[in-house]
Amino acid sequence: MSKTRIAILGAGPSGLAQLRAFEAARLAGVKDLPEIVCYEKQNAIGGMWNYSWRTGLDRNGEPVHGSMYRYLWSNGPKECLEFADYSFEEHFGQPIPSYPPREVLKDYIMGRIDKQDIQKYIRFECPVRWVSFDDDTQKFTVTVMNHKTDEQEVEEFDYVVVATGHFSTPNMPYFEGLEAFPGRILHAHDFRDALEFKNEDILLIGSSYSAEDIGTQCYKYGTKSVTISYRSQPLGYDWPDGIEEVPLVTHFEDDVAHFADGTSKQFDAVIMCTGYLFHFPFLPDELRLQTHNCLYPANLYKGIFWQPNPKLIYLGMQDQYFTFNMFDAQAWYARDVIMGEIELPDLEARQNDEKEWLETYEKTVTVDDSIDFQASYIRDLTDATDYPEFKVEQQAELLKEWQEHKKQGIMTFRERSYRSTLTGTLAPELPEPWLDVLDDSLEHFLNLAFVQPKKRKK
Ligand code: FAD
Ligand code: NA7
Repeated sequence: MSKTRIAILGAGPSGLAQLRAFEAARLAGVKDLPEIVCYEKQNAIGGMWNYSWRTGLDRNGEPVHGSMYRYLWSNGPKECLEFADYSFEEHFGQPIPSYPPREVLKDYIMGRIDKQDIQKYIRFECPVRWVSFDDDTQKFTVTVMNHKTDEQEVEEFDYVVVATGHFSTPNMPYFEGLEAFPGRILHAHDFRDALEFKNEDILLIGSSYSAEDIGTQCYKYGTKSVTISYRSQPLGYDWPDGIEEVPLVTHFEDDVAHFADGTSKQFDAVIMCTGYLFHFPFLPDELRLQTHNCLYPANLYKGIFWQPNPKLIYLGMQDQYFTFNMFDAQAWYARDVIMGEIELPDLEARQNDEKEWLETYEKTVTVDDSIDFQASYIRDLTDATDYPEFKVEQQAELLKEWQEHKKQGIMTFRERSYRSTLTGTLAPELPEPWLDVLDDSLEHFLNLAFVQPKKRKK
C-alpha cells in the first residue's frame, strides 16, 4: 500500500507545529509515518516572525507575506505562548523577561526546529498556486510555483494542511477625500519603521492590536502626535500626552481629517490599522474557508477540519489570545486524526459539536470570557492527544492579568513579570523602562542585566 501523503502549506508557527507533531511521533518510536511535503512561499521558516524589509512584492513577484515591523516586542506575555515541550528557559539557558522583542521570539521558535532535522521536509520559495480535490480518487492535487527551479510542480496528496496565516492581506477601507491626501497612506501590513514618522502627526484608523502597538511604538520613537480613530469602541487606555483617541473619520479635505464628533486635524500620514482579510487565492470555493477574525470560525470541526471534507485541515485560523501552544494543540490533534489514532465522527455529529462551540462562543461577553473560551477550546484538543500538559487554565489567568496590566499602564505593561507554568520560574524584569530600550536586537536584549522582580530601579 502506498504511503499516506500530506501537504503542509506554509512554514510559519502553525505549519512548523504540524511538522513538529509528526517529528514527536517519530521520536516516540511510531513507525510508518506519512510522507510530508511542506511548501513555503518565503525562503525561510518562521512565517510572520521572519521580518522582511520588503513591502509590496517579494523578489519572486509574490505578495510579501510579512506584516511585522522593526522594534516589535511581544504584545502578550511569553508565558502564555510557551511550547509545552520546550520552555524559554531551556532555549536561552536562563530566565528572560516576559515580553521579548521579535528577534528573541523568532530565535525561540527556530530553536525547537533547529534541534530537529525537519527543515528537510520544506520546499522554500514555493508558493501554492492551486489545490483541487478529486471525489473519485479521494486525493488532492496541489500545484505550486517553484521559484528555485522556475517550474511548476504538481503533486497528489491524501491530506492538505492550510497553515498560511491570516494577518497578511490588508483590509483597506476607503474614506472620502483620501485620493487627495498629500502624505503617505499605508496599511499596517506595510508599516516597517517608526522612525519614518519621527516628528510627524499621524492618524491611525482602527482600534485593535495594530493601532495600539503601532501607536505606542511611534510615540516611543519620537512621532509628534498619534491620533487613533475608532469605529466601534475606543481602546480606552490612559494615554500619555501625544496620543489621543477620536471617533471615526468622516472624510478628508487635503491633509485635514474630519471626525464624527465634528473635530478635525491636519496629518502628515495615515496608517490603516483596519485588520486583515482571510485570503486563500489557491483554494476553490468548495474548499475555501470564508470567515473573519474571530475565536471560532464556522465550518471547521474542532476549529481545524473543513466540515464538508475533513481531509482538508486548517491551522491557526482563529483570532489569537493563545498562539504557539494553540497551534501545537491543533497540530497534535490533526496528526492523530491523520494517523488513525482519533476517529472523526460523521458529518452530523461534527456539525453538532461545532454548533455547541458556536453557541458557547455567542455567550461570551467580556474579554475574560473570550480568554476562557479559547483556553477551553485548547483543553478540549489537548485532552485527546499526548501533547504535554501545560496548564492552559493557569495561562488564561495570566492573560487576564495581562489585560489588567495594560489598563494600568499601556506604556509600562511590558515591564511586568509572569510565572512560567512549565518551569515555575518568575520572569526577571527589564533593568530600565521599556520606553527607554530602543535597541530591540537579540544581542542587546540578552545582554541587558535583567533584575529580579520588584528590584528594578524606577
Ligand atoms: P504565519 O506566521 O503568517 O505563517 C504563514 C506562512 O505561510 C508564512 O511563512 C507564509 O510565507 C506562508 N504562505 C502564505 N501563503 C502561502 C502560499 N500560497 N504558499 C506557500 N506558503 C504560503 N502573536 C503572538 O503570539 N505574539 C505577538 O506579539 C504577535 N504580534 C503580532 C504582530 C503582528 C504585526 C502580526 C501580523 C501578528 C502578530 N502575532 C503575534 C500573531 C502571529 O501571526 C502568530 O504569532 C503566528 O505568526 C501565526 O502563525 P501561522 O503559521 O498561522 O501564520
Ligand atoms: P483586528 O484585531 O482584526 O482589528 C481590526 C480593527 O480595524 C478593529 O478595531 C476594527 O474596528 C477596525 N476596522 C475594520 N474595518 C474598519 C473600517 N472600515 N473603518 C474603521 N475601522 C475599521 O486587526 P489588527 O490588525 O489590529 O490585529 C491583527 C493581528 O495583528 C493581531 O493578532 C496582532 O497581534 C497583530 P471594529 O472594532 O470592528 O469596529
